[in-house]
Amino acid sequence: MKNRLLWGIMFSSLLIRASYAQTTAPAPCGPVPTENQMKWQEMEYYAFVHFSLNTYTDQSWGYGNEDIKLFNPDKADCRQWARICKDAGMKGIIITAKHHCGFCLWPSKYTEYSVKNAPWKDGKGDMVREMADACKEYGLKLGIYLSPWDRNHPDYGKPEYITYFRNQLTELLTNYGEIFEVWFDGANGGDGYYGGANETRKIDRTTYYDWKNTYALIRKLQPNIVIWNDGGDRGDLRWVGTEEGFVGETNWSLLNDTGEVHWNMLHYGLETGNAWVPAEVNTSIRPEWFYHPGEDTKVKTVPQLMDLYYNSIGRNGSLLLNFPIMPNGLIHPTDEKMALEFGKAVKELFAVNLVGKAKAEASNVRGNAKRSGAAKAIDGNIDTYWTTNDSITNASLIIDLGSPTLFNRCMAQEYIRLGQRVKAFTVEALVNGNWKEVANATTIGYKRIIRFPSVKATKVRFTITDSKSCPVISNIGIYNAPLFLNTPSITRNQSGIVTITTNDIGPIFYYTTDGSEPTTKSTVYSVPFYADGKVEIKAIAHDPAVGKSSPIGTEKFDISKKDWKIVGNNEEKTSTIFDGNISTVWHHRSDKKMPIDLVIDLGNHYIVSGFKYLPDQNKWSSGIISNYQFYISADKIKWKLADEGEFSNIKNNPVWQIRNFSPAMARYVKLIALKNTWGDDVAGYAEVDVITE
Ligand code: FUL
Repeated sequence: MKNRLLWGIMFSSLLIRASYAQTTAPAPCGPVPTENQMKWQEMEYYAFVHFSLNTYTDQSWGYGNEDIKLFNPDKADCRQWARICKDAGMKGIIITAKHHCGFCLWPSKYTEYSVKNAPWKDGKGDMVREMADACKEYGLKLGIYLSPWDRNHPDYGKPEYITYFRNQLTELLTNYGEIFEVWFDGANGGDGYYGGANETRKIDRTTYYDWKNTYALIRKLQPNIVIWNDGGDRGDLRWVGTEEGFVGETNWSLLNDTGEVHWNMLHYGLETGNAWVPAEVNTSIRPEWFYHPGEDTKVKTVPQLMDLYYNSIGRNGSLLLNFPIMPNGLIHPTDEKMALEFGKAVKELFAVNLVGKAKAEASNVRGNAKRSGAAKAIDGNIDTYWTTNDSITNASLIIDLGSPTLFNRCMAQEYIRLGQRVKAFTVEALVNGNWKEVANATTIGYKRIIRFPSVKATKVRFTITDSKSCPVISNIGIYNAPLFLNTPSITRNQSGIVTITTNDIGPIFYYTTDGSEPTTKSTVYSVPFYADGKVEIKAIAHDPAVGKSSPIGTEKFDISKKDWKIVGNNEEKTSTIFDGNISTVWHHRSDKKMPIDLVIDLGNHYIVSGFKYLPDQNKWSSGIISNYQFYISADKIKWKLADEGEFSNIKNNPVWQIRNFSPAMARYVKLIALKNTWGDDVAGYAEVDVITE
């Protein structure tokens, strides 16, 4: 009897202990975000605005000697920028207070190279102030881009510059209210004006800025800030290794604290990392960061922006989307239109969460705790979660939608305050009584959205197949996203044959060749057609079954390339640089050292007023030209230097480089590669083109 009582007491105390162990929250798994990183992560989507003297010189990076008198944006209106960002669903704006040229958009006490000496508002203007006020009015947060590299400042490269840099940071982080993020670009050191020295100044990115003390200053002035830094010291957020707008499908919000960073780590994070450093995906709504009129028809369309969305926010990153400001001080109407339509499309995508009235049942639920029931994963509240017993790293949740429902997207979120855990998961739909896998993926993190072809089912099974520790899922959503037709791409080969293609299967293309907007009444495209010489081609893709059309694709072609020849080089692959196919490349490996000449005979005389160069689209490749000269000649004897300079940001953003110069008659053109981004002796070309009057 006594023994039984003893056993009874021991057994019930074991039970109490077991259920106690199961009802407490799981212990954090690895590094976790700070409160500032958490707030930043929840913003998801915010803007960059690029505006500086480059806006007036058609450059990507200023050299530091550009004339301040150029800065006179007669219609400048930060309220327009803020209104557009707000209406597009963004949560903040980061302004380029100072880009690499050193020109300051605020009247800094520490330099004359600022708006205070510009004609804009008779030197009384302060663009950062106007931005701060507009953000406040529209309920947006304000962020600051302050380039560490300053190609104007005489002291750049010397210790004195660090005092200047910190003085500027102090101005910006003291006088404009709360700043949510500060952005330090990775381009650091090189040639520049430097107060008239006109020389190359190299610095050691890891030591020169004494980031430790610079960060201490920042955090003292703005305790709620997050620091983005690609300039030699990891901050609170990381770059994703590309400016094209996507982070790895596998994306851990972790890095190692050792400071060791290579491209894979930036792009995918590090599963075993010991520091929380989430990914920010930065990209521009146009190919380049600053405004170039030549890109007015190259604004990203809604399907392209939706792709960005899935490839950034949908992959555990944030999306930092840039608007280049025009010389008049406004965002271009096309950029506005696309951003607003994109915002609307995102709203529509998430308008109905199909799990709204569903029931959830899990294979394992941690104890009987209130906060961890299966239903917590579908209650739409990111502060509650479903979790399992500690030993479980494989668990599933069946969501009963109640009736057959069509869907094509699944969104999942981990409760990252307890760390990032999930390594792999699947989504299945119950079709005709059988579970059919519709998607599988790796990491989740703060948010993961996966796309799959539409499926109709009553039940969905969400299974974590591998996890670092017991999964902690705060939210699952199932959606039926409206589908978009992709913008068609239009290419022309050297013989003048135009081809229209798309990633979608089976739409009908309609096109025009006179610059007018194509409709379903325009010419139907059935096979490649001949349209040589100067012509503007516009095309849409149309799906008659749903009555929907894609955005318009536009391509402006210049003179015929039929008679073009590369002078003095008989290599077979040379013609790939005129073939209109951006994935074929010719690497010119001369026996001599740089400079390497490319001479093209255009076959006829033309008034040439510019050229275009597209580098190898494989960013790992050598031969991406960074410094060039461009000569023209009527007779191949007398050459005239038409243009020279740098393709500034070509390494991180290998888009078409377009250069205009004073028009002159020529039959021969010569592109001289002076340097490439690797510093070796190869010049590579995906495409080369000329611009004629
Ligand atoms: C780059 C810069 O060099 C570009 O000019 C731009 O500001 C972009 C956001 O970062 O690396």
